[in-house]
Amino acid sequence: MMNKYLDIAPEVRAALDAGKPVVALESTIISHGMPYPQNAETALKVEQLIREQGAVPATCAVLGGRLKAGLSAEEIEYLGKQGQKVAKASRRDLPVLVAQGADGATTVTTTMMIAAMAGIRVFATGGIGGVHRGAETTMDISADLEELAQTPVMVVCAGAKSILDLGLTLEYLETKGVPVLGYGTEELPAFYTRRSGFKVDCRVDTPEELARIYQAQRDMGCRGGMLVTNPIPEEYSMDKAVIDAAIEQALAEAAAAGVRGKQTTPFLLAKVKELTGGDSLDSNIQLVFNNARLAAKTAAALCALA
Ligand code: PSU
Ligand code: MN
Repeated sequence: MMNKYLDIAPEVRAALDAGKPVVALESTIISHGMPYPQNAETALKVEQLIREQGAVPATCAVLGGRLKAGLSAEEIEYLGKQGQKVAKASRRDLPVLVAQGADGATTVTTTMMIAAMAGIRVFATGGIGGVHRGAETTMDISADLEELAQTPVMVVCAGAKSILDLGLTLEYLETKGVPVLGYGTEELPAFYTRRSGFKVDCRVDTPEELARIYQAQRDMGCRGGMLVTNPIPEEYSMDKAVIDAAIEQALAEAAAAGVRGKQTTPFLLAKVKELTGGDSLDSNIQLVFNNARLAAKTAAALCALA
């Protein structure tokens, strides 16, 4: 049954009906992840890269209380300009935003939800939320991990930033039964850098293999999705010492300012960006492009299986 609150863009609907590849994209990365105008420019370029691979992009958001799978260029520009004024919408926020007819930028969690409602199987982003450092006392664990455990969408990311406890994040995903796949690597990438010192479950080397793993999960009736971790291209990766120092300082400033709840991740991301200047923004943009291309190829491989 079609969700009464969901609007699927005509181009996305046509592709889904024709069995053509579609890739979902999130919008918190636009509103909270990058400054204007780079955020809107990057979002539009990501859509273009997906089209160049023969797939259709579906950037997701909540606009005027409607769940959107697929945005116009004007809507992307609007979210970019609004920036942090738009609500960051996680699972718990959707009922409120819909009932109030409000706007929201979708996180990994809510983008997975909208993708699943629309019938989109593959989603590309930058980094996911996870278990925060110190979670043994704060209990700050991203809803993204619960969503991966219950919603059948493949999320292609560049690993997670070490603002998180990467070891605990992997333990949590293991407990929840979420496959963590390394694209061309045995090691979990750490967003800005290709290595983290932690092993993924399994190395996968082709989009076709990713598609077969996703299909097997569906054929067995397993719940939940999976995480594909795709290392940042070597030429754009950052110096580990520079990033680690920025992250330590950002964590100290967050603690001193008493930041908590949904503000934590945007606060840390903004601080790290501020401390590392334009370098980290460039790297961030390039890794999203890289993930978009892999997601589009995998979506095409999935369509070819059927
Ligand atoms: N991590 C990043 N970049 C991001 C996010 C996380 O490196 O943009 C965003 C994503 O939208 C992610 C959300 O789903 O933050 C997680 O927020 P929280 O930790 O509050 O669950
Ligand atoms: Mn949190």
